[in-house]
Amino acid sequence: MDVKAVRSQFPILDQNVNGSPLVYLDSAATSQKPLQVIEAINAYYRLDNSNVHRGVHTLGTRATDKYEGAREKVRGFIDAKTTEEIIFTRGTTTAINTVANSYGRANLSEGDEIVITYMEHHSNIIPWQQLAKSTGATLKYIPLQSDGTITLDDVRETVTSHTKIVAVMHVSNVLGTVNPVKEIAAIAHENGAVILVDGAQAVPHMKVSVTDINCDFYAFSGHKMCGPTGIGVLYGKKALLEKMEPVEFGGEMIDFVNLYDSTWKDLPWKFEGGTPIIAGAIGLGAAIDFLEDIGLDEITAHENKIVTYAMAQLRTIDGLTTYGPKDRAGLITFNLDDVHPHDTSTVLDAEGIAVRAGHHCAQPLMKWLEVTATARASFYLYNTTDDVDRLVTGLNKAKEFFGDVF
Ligand code: 7TS
Repeated sequence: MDVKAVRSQFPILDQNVNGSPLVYLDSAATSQKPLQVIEAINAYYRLDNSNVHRGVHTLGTRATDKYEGAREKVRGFIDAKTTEEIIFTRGTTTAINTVANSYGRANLSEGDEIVITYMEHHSNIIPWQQLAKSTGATLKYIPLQSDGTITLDDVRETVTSHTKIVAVMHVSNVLGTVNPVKEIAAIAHENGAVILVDGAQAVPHMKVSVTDINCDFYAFSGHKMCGPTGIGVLYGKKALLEKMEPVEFGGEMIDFVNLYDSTWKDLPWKFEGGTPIIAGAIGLGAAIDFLEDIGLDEITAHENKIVTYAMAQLRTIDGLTTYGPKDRAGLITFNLDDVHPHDTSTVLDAEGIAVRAGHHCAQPLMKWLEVTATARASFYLYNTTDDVDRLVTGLNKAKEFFGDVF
């Protein structure tokens, strides 16, 4: 992969921040957008903007073709069997809430169990807490090993014949752990449960096949994979989605509306109430083209190289603790002794380096790690070893600066 050529596609990277060239290490929060995506959205608004699925004029047909074309691109990208299984949502959060509120409320009751892990993002915890409260079901957690992984033995121990839903993240946004979701799916199915995989941190970085994983639901966001904000995907197996009720009612999702009852459109549109996120879906389609042109395997290999280099460099800094397993995705969460992560990130920002500090929407995991917050550097296809060197220099400055204080 030619990183220089990749970087030239991201205009935002070519700027100084606080007097230094920008080093963007916060792609796990949101990725930057290549020209191809920016231009696809621009072209849609300049040339084709119209509402979809109304089929009365040329612009409407063009907009519909592009919107539905994007759905086909998503289908191919995650290796789903049919576009009926691809529902556009606002993002991962909305996708997970849709499953909890539709499948969950219809199928769970007292005595049933929902199983998640301690490493989940809040958006894969709270919908299940709320579902447990409203149905009387019990929420259970698969424990973590000291390196931030889970074992299949613990999955087998936690998932029982009472379990109705297993919900796990594919890749941790804090630890970088890559969970064995295919094996977890098999265990869920052996126990008669369905499995939802939160793929927000996986789909942008590695080849994902929902058919190979054999998951029932898979959720992800466009904005972490070079696409725009406001668009995401819920994949669901057709047989399950067909039986599920919509959670949003109104225009676009109906077949016939009578005075006192109505019927729904076929899949996937019954889950897309209201004017859909047309420009967002088109932007996501362009992002998929962009990532596929480069190749997901190339991207994974590049990030591997960067994270391995970064790990070795960070180890040279005295008093720096990293969290998570040895084999990890392209991000590193860390703390510097005696320096609050917000102070660390403020010093780095003054050097033009963007990292995230805080609880990363994973407060139960922070509690498990026995910290209140951490700093995180997350890498993507446009990051270089020079970016890592700048990070290390910045962290040494933070240590010097706060070393005087403590
Ligand atoms: N699941 C995981 C694993 C995530 O990392 C995130 C966002 C979400 C769900 C929610 O995605 P959304 O697009 O619906 O908001 N994670 C982060 C992060 O790590 N820093 O900022 C957002």
